[in-house]
Amino acid sequence: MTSEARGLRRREFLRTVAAGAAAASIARYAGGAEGDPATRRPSVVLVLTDDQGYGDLGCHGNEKIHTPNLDRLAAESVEMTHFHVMPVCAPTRACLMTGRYNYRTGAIDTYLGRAMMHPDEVTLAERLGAAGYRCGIFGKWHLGDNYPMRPIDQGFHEGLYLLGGGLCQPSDPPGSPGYVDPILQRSGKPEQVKGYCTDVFTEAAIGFIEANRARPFFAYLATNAPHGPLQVADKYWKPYQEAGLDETTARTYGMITNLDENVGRLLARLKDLGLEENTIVIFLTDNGPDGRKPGRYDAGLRGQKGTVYDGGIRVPFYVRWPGRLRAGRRIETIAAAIDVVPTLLDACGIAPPADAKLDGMDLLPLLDGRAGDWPERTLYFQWHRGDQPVRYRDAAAREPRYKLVMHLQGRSPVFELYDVVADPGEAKDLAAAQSDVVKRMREGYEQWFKDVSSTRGYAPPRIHLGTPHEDPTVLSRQDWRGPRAGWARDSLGHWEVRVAAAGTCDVTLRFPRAAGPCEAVFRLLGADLKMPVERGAQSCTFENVRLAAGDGRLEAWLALDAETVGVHYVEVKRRA
Ligand SMILES: [Ca+2]
Ligand SMILES: [Ca+2]
Repeated sequence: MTSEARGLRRREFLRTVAAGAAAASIARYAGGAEGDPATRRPSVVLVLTDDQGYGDLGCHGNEKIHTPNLDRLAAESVEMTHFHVMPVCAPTRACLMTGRYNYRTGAIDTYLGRAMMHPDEVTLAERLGAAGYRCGIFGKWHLGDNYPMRPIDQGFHEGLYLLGGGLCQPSDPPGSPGYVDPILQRSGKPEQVKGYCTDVFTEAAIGFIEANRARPFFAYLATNAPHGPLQVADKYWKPYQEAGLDETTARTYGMITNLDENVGRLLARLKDLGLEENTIVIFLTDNGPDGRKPGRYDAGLRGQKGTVYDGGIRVPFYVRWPGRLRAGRRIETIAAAIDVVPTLLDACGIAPPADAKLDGMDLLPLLDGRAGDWPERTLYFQWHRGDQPVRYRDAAAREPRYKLVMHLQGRSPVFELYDVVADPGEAKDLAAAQSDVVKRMREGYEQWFKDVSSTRGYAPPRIHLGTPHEDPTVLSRQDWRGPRAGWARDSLGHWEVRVAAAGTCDVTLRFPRAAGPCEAVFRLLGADLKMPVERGAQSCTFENVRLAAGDGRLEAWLALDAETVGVHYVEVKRRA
């Protein structure tokens, strides 16, 4: 059979499976969203942690780390042991929220405008919300900080979340102190909270669950721990140091133990509220460990965050649903973040969308043990830095048994082939010995890359200015673009924006203390303004700026002698 015919047969099979499963689920919840908590649509708690590797859990063989609550959750769940994500944060989140490969969505990297997801992508929150769910996000979104890409523009009814890729990054509001008492976004408005970030996010998620206990809800708890900087109270990390671990590992484990306590608190509250039986709790992480330190346990996996070896992309995945799934099962079938949307839609009794191409598969028949004939499939992973993905650059294709890893040496692709069932550490390269397998998987990857790249190309979505949805709009270096864009002192970028309607604005530029007298410049759609800035100043405001409607490039910088340096924030505030 040709690969095309195989693909066609597989798609037909999947459609049949999906249609049957969805029909059963839809019939099950025909009574609607209300009523008895045991029979209404299940609620969903999705816990996603940041940079926690497969080995950073007691139940995965880590003898040093203390994660009793997550270990218990794993034991009460169905665990998928070969579950994969993308090698870094935002790409995984795009897959998780849409059920589609992130290269289709605009979220191709973590910063410089490449983490923004196109607003016409339909998120899990949008789909669940349409079925009557109340949706809340607590923690890290990382798919766009401004309208129309914020979580509250993308299906979440409320939330308490951070900007960009994490606290202490250039997207943090000016003056935000770090992991303790951070300035967060409360449903789109900045608010300084009290306490340690993971505690605050969990507490907010618990409050949301309590307030919505009488209806189906979707709580997305996406912690920024244990992503660096490794800030956590001494009582969590000192014991690990005293036990002989290096400080980096001790702090990382300390953050995870704090996280574990928070997950325990949330699960206890679900139980107290009588919601345990009919709430689906999913736990996973967004990529492998950040850096490989001598003391950090890796479960024997090769590579780390940012690589397509399993250390970068194989993560824990637990699904607990006491009312429906038998606890303690372990499933070795390969799966990935793109599968979460179709799985949850089925579990929640929502028909698979007719309007969008989902890449993922409904895992529910596997999770509840119904699946007999499960089709083989190939999963694809890739990440790189740059405005445009490049074929073969840091990519992988994964079949149930084999994994093809691709790199570029200069312009030439290099292929490595591993039998990951026999060789989970990806140590023995079989590419030379099994060139037929390499050829088959390479062709599959090439088709995939062409397919996802042709969905919409890689031009970034635009940030909208001058709408009533967001005022002021604050642009940060998270989303600026251009050849000099970066997070260095002398970086300089621009923002691709859409001025929704002509109007008058005040534009404030914020920058590090000016080293000497200089000139501030602001340009957008025909506006070309300059203003002197005194030595030591940290901001300046252009008042009554007339903005024309349309798509344009917003530029702002300081000119000091021959040097031009980008500003750190641009705040655009509409005049009444
Ligand atoms: Ca991450
Ligand atoms: Ca959308």
